[in-house]
Amino acid sequence: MISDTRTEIQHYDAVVVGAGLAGVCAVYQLREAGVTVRVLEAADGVGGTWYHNRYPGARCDIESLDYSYSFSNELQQEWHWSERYAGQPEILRYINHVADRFDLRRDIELNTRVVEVRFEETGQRWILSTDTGKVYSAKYVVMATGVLSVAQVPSMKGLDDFKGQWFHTGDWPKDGADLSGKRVGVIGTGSSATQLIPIVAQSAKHLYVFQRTANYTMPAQNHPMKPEVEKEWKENYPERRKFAWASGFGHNQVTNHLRGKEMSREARLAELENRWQLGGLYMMRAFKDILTDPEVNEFAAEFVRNKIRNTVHNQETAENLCPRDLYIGTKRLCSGTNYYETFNQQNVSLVSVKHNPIDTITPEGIRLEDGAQYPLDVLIFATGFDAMTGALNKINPIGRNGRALRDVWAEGPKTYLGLCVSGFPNMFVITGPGSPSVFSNMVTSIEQHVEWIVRCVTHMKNSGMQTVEATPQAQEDWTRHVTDAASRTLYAKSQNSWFHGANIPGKPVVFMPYVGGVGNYYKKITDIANNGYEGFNFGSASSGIGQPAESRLTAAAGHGRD
Ligand code: FAD
Ligand code: N01
Repeated sequence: MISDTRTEIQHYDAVVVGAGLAGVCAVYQLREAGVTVRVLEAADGVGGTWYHNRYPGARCDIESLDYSYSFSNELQQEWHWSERYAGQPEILRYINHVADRFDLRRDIELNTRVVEVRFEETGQRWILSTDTGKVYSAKYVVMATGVLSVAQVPSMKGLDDFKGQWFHTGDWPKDGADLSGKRVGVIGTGSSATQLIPIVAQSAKHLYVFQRTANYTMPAQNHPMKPEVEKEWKENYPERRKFAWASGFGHNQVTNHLRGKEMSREARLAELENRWQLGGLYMMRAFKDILTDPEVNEFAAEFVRNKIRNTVHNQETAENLCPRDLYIGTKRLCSGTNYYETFNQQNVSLVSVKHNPIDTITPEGIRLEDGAQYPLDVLIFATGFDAMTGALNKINPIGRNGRALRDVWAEGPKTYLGLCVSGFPNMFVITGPGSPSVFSNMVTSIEQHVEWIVRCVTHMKNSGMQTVEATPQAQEDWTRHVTDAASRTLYAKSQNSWFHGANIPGKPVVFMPYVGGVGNYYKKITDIANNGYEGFNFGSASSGIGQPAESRLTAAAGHGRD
């Protein structure tokens, strides 16, 4: 770092915004590559998702042995996960351990929110302003701001007058919230809600669950870590990581390569039961065509509905909990413990707000459109996030020619490979729109992106290049490819989800993640780098003029496996 005392600008090779799993990985790898780096994080601790989402019951839906860094064999050998799916406190401890173990904190500045990011054409560098007043200049800016990091509280009449306490799952108080003996309302029935509800129901006086769209919740089948499983993983970590990186979703998943169409009814049912017992996201790999064939998808959906009917005693409640207008898997499957069972408790009520929406938050609780009142002491918004683009749009980086990202993305995000945006040289996005991101074990996707970025930065250092920038054509081609990949699946038909941005009023409805598979994607970005960074222009320090990479974006994605 070089400090410029006249302007009080601190200069680095790279500034990383955000210190979640992505930012922590990036600072480690960039430092290893000899790059001077500073991480700026708004919160007063590292951890990102696992710092902010402290709601009771928060845990991962990818097995922890998989949902963890692969970059250090020592780390993966010495860390012990206590459960198959670790809870939020344990994951947060893990990220803090990584920060300490690799002495990363000296390069991380907490309590520092980046409020402006601007590309300075003359110096060909990024200038970052923060809410502390400090200003940073960097050749590279790495956006590790998270794709589920901007909590979304829907605008609801009367919230300011509510006399009780209210919380959002994604911004849970650090000291926790005492819900015991209270009348609690939860709005939402997505992944956060389905984890939270069974825990809150254990101590609340009464719990009202306000459900607009019923979701598919799989039993997580969580349990304490089995020593023999841990031993096997630790003995075979290199192979297991390799498998995950080449797989469809970025983890060690058991896949049925048969199409549901080709299987008998009995064989399909047996496979679905097997998946139900395996738990969590395993259901998504029950049949090769589960996400492409509506009839096969409906067969799996009806299997889950029957599970709900067999679990929930009150048949009206059971029917209300059965998802109907949603293909299974086209919203991230929820993975919970005792979710449906919880509705058999006397102190739990399901309130359907699909046809009778919430009208007002009154000082005492919630009033629906038909006038029904629900008195509450505590209101919990499990209402999700401004996903994929929220954190980036909030910063609204200003690229070449003064163009703001929000304007460039006014009709939906466009990226090249989900990593770069044309007109924003040397700005890298980790797990951005147009990459597998939320469609994957995100630690795998994060590590793949960080590897690619570090390689690109090293390439530029070695070849004396000042800027790298996606060409408009490569970006158009990739964005079309992302849309085409989704259009071949049922995702394109289920537009009412945050994958499309449909949960945020006014947000363009565009399918954002890349569904072509983690393995295919990794092969693609690696091939592009191997072939001289197809689709990118490089600029030298003296000329500042973009030079085309050796060849253009060519073939479609390669072949991953899982
Ligand atoms: P984040 O963890 O979101 O970190 C981004 C950081 O950037 C935050 O700390 C934020 O404060 C900071 N930041 C943002 N804007 C600014 C700014 N302007 N200035 C400074 N700092 C800023 N994925 C899975 O694959 N498996 C799971 O099991 C799983 N479970 C999840 C459970 C929950 C409750 C949620 C919400 C998400 C889950 N995810 C899961 C997705 C999860 O977000 C990723 O797995 C991963 O943690 C993302 O890491 P990240 O570092 O990219 O982003
Ligand atoms: O958010 P969501 P989330 N009135 O957007 C409802 C990851 N994650 O925080 O569907 C009434 O999924 C909304 O209803 P509808 C994971 O990737 C993982 O639960 O819009 N209801 C929906 O039910 C996940 O997908 C884990 O009709 C309103 C809910 O709120 C992502 O984060 C755990 C409403 C929002 O669901 C987001 O999950 C947690 C309104 N005005 C999160 N507005 C794991 O298990 C919204 N809703 C790993």
